Amino acid sequence: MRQGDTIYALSSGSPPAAIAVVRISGPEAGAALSALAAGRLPEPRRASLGILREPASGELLDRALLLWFPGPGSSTGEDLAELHLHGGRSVVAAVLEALGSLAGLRAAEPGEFTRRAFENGRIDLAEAEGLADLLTAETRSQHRAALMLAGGALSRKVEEWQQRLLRLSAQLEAVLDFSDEGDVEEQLPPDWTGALASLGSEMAAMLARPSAERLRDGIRVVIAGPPNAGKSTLLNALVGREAAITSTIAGTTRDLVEAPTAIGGVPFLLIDTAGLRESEDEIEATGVSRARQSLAAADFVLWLGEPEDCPDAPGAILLRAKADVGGDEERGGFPVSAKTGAGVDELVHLLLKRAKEMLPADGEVALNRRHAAILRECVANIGTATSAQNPLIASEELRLARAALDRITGRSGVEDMLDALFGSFCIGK
Ligand SMILES: Nc1nc2c(ncn2[C@@H]2O[C@H](COP(=O)(O)OP(=O)(O)O)[C@@H](O)[C@H]2O)c(=O)[nH]1
Ligand SMILES: [Mg+2]
Repeated sequence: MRQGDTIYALSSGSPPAAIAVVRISGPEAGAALSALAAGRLPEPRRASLGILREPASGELLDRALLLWFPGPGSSTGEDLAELHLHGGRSVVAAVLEALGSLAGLRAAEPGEFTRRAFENGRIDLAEAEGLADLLTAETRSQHRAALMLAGGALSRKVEEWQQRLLRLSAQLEAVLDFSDEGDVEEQLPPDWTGALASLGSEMAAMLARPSAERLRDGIRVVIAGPPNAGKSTLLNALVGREAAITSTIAGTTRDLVEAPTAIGGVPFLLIDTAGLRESEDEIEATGVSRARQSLAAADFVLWLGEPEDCPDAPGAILLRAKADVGGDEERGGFPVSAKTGAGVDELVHLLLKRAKEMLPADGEVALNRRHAAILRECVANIGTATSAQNPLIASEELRLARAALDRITGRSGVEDMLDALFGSFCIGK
């Protein structure tokens, strides 16, 4: 990491555009800005109009809006300049070239501005992950969760847990330091074990919530049942396009057909499956076995078969498909006709309602896989500490639990994942 360098990059989308924002961060940022703006540094944190010229030739580059943020109170924690240019290809190229000609400046690597913000303590690791999620958010629910993470909601929660753990650890250490062989448990505050156990269950409750990956990849809705029940037709009606082939021939769908779609701002992954039946056909049989596997990983199953065969899962919804041609009303199930569209809106409504119960509510954070893995370790450490007979073991487990929490916010032990995270950002972020 070449922290001392001054970096620059186009931070807005690719030109041509109405405006292009070029950022410069590092010790030479002020000198670079004034080299282009006729020796003038704008007043800190105030937008001002300036003329930019090529430093060597004096050639006019652009008339631009200039911003100057002296460090350490800037987003990167370093001296930072922003040039809001006219977003033409040549304007942007000429300004970047002029910056590249200045001593001590180089083009930024992907995510380098954010990485500097992290390394200068302006944001922690969980917040940086939130920014990465924000840039890739495609639905409102992803967007909302990313804003929570980027805004430090998880970091604040982790900090609160860390304080409680520290207090409990300190109480244990004090007893360990001053007792020789005596009964440590008797000298601990009476609610010590209870407080530790309730901290563990609070963390476990957060682990039980749907993950950030669910938000990203979509709630998995598997459409299943016997051949010719109308599964593929229903999939197409739900996503509003011909995602799967339908026909009167049983065994038409042999593989899984995955159709991602956003309904009411919530991402869904609808999965059509091969009709469940014993088949001599090798390919169809493989499709049937894939269908069975996907049932196991489903959040919701739309079941088009007989009620008695309906999978015994909390997310299973029994449907009465082809409701337009009657069918046995006695058998029950949610009536829907993919052909006439009757009941489709109601089914979508039901899915959305159930999905919202699964997703983090407004103001709640969703853990990503990394957070969840670490938190699971932490809960295990706390569990062992709670039931440990030997106070030395309890103390060691609490130390491990504290170290785990530090890894969530990136205070320690995360060097290996930094390159992966920041490399996933675009250049200029
Ligand atoms: N009348 C009626 N026919 C339907 C309905 N849905 C599907 N079908 C017909 O049933 C047959 C099988 O449909 P398909 O979606 O391929 O069933 P799959 O094998 O379960 O995927 C096709 O001929 C469809 O046109 C419906 O809601 N009403
Ligand atoms: Mg089908």
